[in-house]
Amino acid sequence: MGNKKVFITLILIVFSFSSFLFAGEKIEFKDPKGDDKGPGVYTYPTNPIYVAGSFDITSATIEDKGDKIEFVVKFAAPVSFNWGDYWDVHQVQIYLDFDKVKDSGHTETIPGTQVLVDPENAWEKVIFIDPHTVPKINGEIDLKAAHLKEDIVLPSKIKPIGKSLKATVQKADLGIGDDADINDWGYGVLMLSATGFPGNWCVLMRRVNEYQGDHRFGGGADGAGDPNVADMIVDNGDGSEDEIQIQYDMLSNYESGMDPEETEDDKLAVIKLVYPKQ
Ligand SMILES: [Ca+2]
Ligand SMILES: [Ca+2]
Ligand SMILES: [Ca+2]
Repeated sequence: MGNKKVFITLILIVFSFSSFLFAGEKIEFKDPKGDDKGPGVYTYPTNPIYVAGSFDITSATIEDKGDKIEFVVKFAAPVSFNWGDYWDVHQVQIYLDFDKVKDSGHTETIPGTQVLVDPENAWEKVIFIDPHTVPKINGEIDLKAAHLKEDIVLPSKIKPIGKSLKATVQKADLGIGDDADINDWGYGVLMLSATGFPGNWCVLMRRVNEYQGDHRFGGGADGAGDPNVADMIVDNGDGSEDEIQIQYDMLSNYESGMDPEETEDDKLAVIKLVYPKQ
């Protein structure tokens, strides 16, 4: 092999390694079954479209695929296709803490989620996985979450299949370089329910009320302070039984005013993100 050929080969090797330094890295979190009750007391809406287990997260995997990252969230019932633009009932939010620096990033979540993130875990980007069309989602974000818009990232592709949603996210859309290692981030994986007819200040998520209804979760408050989160991954994300109570405690720590359109009186629950074991 001539010197020139060796040189070009070396350049190619260095180039491909620098582009895909962490390609193949994979993280798996688990979540206990049967804790799809938010703070422990939420009940599903009564309409049969909300099949038992639909909002019960069982696992989440994150895999570096080179120029993109694949997120797979699994739950305890198959995804259904009756009325939604792409599927029926799930909305998943995945908050990412890139730098693990206190107060660096957002503590506020997507409007209508009704939780705050611990300042120690402040997030840089959130992956928004919702069954509505991209124009509809963007319209809602422009209207209700314009101040967070540049940090709300829509997947380039979502595949609803079996008991899972698989979302592909371009690294370029996350604003991260080739040196980013998914093992260094924190993750907040939240399960909500999507609706095409959300409250005035809610980005396409279904609300929880005091009493369950045809299309309303029960067990919360008729005011606006209760988390609209059915399930989430907590603590070490290893799926152990103790994580059920940890979630219930985290999501119960809220106070709600009486007015569903008035959020001033509310004290929101504060959640912590999950960090992979190094
Ligand atoms: Ca669960
Ligand atoms: Ca951060
Ligand atoms: Ca959970």
